[in-house]
Amino acid sequence: MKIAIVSDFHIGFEKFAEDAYNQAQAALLKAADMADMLLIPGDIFDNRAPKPEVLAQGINLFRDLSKREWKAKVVDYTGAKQLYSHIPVVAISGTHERRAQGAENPVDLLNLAGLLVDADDSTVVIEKDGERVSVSGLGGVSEELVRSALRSVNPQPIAGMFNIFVFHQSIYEFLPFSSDFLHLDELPNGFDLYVCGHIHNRIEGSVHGKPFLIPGSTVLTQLKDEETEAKGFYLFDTKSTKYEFVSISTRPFKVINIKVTGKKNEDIVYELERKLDSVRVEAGGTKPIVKVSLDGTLSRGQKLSDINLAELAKKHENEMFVEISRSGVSEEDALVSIEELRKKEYENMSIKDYGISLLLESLKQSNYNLKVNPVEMFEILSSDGGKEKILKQASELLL
Ligand SMILES: [Mn+2]
Repeated sequence: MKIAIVSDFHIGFEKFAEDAYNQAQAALLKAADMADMLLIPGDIFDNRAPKPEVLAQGINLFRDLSKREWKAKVVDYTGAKQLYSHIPVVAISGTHERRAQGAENPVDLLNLAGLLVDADDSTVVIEKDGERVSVSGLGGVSEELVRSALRSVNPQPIAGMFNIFVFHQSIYEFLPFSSDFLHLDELPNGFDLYVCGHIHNRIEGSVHGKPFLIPGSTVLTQLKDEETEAKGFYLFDTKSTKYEFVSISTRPFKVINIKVTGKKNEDIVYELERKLDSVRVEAGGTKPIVKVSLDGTLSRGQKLSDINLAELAKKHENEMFVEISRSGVSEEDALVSIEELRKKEYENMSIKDYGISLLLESLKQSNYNLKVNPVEMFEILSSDGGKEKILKQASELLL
């Protein structure tokens, strides 16, 4: 059987809502043309309680798929939910769709409508021409609960068929931030293929000697440098156990790096404008996403805050989406700033308020749209409890 593994559509992702829908549609249609069944490891939606218009987008995408003539059919289901369809479109819920236990998440709704088969904490068997494939799924859970969830679901391969384990979690080998994150060797034994969502760039590895695949997202979300690679899905053949990555066409994404060390502010702006110009010419009418990374050390007395980076980005908003990151820039004056904290001009401001204002200023300068409350983020970053715990809490809030 040919299985298309396509993930993390993030329908309803506000920043690039049109891309999220269009690129999910492109991936699903191409995947359905090439494969006997679709496997979706989570984050179909960007939000656990999508607005009706976003749910409508999800319904539109999957209704068209459910109308196809599929040769493969779901023939067996073991789990806590009910089977409302036999179409070979199997999904689990991701972290973005996670709700309190027992509460319906949007993937449940698509399952209830008979538009896909929800494999959360259950096993689904698909058959085509006498060949059977089992999919055992673990829906996305909070990272500290993943080991107990695995113990309670206890996914097991079934003799005589090709067995897939699908889940949606952080993996320590790729995100070494917390001891809560699962290690690859903790995944259940005996499966022929391991599939994970959650991570938005594609990863190919192996677990217990078998292939491990993360297809990445179909939409750009985090603007990380790794995301300049093509988006798409995996096409896996159970007969040969070989797979290929199939690209889809997406909005172009460019990364511009600018070294600030030894440069004056006006030279930095000039270089940035020149590079943006060449991206515009290259894009030839399409509206690309451009991430500008500034890094290096500013000279004493030089302040990047003297450049209005947000305004610079806004100037180009008709031709491109520009985000400017200055997190790689350090100032020779940093130590002086800490000294300033002790001076009396800050005596009317608590250290905490000053810290929050620095964080807000920094977010504004880098044009970074923090999707969570910055005060909440500051509380986590400044809390006691060790680097690992803080990083884990911060990454949970962000992811
Ligand atoms: Mn995701």
